[in-house]
Amino acid sequence: MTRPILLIGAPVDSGKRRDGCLMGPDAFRCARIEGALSDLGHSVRDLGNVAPDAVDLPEDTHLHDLPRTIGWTQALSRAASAAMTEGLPIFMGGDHALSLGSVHGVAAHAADSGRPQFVLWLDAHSDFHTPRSTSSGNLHGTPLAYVTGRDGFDHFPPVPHPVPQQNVCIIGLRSVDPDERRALEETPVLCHDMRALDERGISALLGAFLDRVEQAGGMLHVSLDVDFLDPAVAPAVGTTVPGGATVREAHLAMEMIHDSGLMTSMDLVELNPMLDERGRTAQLMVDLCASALGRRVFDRPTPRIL
Ligand code: EXY
Ligand code: MN
Ligand code: MN
Ligand code: MN
Repeated sequence: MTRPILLIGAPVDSGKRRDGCLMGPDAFRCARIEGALSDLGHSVRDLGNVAPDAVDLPEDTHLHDLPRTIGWTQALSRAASAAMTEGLPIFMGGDHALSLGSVHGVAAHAADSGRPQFVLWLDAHSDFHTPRSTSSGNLHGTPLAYVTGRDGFDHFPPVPHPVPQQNVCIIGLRSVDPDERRALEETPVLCHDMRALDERGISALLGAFLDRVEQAGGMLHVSLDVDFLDPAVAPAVGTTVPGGATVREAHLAMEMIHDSGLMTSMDLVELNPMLDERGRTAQLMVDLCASALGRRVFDRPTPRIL
């Protein structure tokens, strides 16, 4: 039996201007995430929603909702470190700013356990801005920079255990800002854009990374952004970019992650139920999560009417 699964609601909506991601955790619950995972034989506990710390800092003129996002980072980092001692946490977002905290916390736990932390970032975007380089001021575009130890995150918790850049793999890229691209080019972060996915297939790209995680005896955090998927199949996200992953490419990635036995924590982020169509994006994200935790392609249940 695998470790117990801990569902952690993270209704973060401070990482960008368009509201709605705060309803994400309840949309995942309505799409029956707990039942989908317990049907696979897992022990599943829903720990309810985390609340952000109160942070006494003036609002920033450039960065949207900075004090609130710092409060979320503090609270979610503690929740992540604590959950890692008990099981496999799944952070139900919430926008991608939640990963400032979730990855910060799991990386601290990995350091305590003496194991290297790896991160798989499935996203149309690289989320590699610093608060200084972002032109939108939206902090959901920054978590990968923060957790890998880039400078410029004043007032955020320090990052004593940055995720080594060579341990990060991004798949699905098709919208990277010039400052992010310049910064990424100076790092060993593995960046696979949609063209690489088209040409080489997700199995080759992901398989090579999973082999590295296994050889290093690493812990693997998977951060799944709704916009990794093509907007035609996953419309409920504020940052759609055409030309994303298909349903089967995403499921194959999840099935490979399951078969590897390497995943130790996961984020489901950027679901904005305000933008959904009859719950289909929430349902797809729950189905992908189930694939990552052992549902096989021929075991798919007959779709429920939501
Ligand atoms: N690079 C753009 C920005 O910084 O505003 C878009 C970021 C979107 C981030 C989404 C969550 O992946
Ligand atoms: Mn906002
Ligand atoms: Mn993202
Ligand atoms: Mn994105």
